[in-house]
Amino acid sequence: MQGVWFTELQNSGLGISCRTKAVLHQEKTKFQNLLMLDTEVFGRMLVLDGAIQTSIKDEFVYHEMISLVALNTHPDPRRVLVVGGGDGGAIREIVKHPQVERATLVEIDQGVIDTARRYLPEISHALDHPKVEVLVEDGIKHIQERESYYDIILVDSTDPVGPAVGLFAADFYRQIHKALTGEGIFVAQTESPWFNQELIRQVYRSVSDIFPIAKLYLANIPTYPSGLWSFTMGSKQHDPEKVDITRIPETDTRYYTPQLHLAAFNLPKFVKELLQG
Ligand code: AG3
Repeated sequence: MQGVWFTELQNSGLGISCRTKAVLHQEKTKFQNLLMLDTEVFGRMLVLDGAIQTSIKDEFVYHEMISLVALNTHPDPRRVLVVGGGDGGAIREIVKHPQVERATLVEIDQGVIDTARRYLPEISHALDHPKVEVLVEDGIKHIQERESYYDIILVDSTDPVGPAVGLFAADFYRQIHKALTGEGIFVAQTESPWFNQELIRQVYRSVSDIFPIAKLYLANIPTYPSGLWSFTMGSKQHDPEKVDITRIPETDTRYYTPQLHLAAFNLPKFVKELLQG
């Protein structure tokens, strides 16, 4: 299938196209259509139900930013949970943190884990780390059954369609609040401020109702719709913008820096206005 173009239709009027070198794997899992491509520009790429999830070239931005902002805001993150994220990228960042004792991955789709292990070892290798526990189960149920347990919960979901719809609901955020310890912090990926404004506003409102501190931050991810991506944080005590960045440990990141930790919360005016509306 040399030179064939793959297109993700990001919405009804826009797509992103990548020339592919090969289709490495294709499967209908119990939950979604899974595609592993080798692309000319972004390298290997995981696609679920037609939506690009991660690529070798730009995955570091998303995985560092979904994990490190919370990890470096919490004074003592020992137990960290990732809901979704079966490729293992967020887990890889979490186990780099010296205080973390246990990193738990709860992914509903075994197919994602298996395919990432096989074709994306650069991203998935930490799934075998001794601090990591991998559970194939429903994240919503897992969180319902925990109380005051996790220091950090990260929701690394697909778009709010199909199996992920429940992961963007206020009720789920209430359960997360309950499953977190008294100093707990939660972060969810919340899509594009260009194309998902209603969703961002709605999630931000729910999180502000449930957590004393609610903040949105941004990162540049070229393979995702519009390239500008948002994350929403809910925190019980610690304000991510009040972190003493001189105390953030230097690690081998490629996007995140202590300065960028603060900069990411400085929103463009149209995004700030979106949250006020
Ligand atoms: N999860 C968020 C991907 C959303 C991208 N949306 C799209 N391409 N329409 C990424 C999982 C990486 N661990």
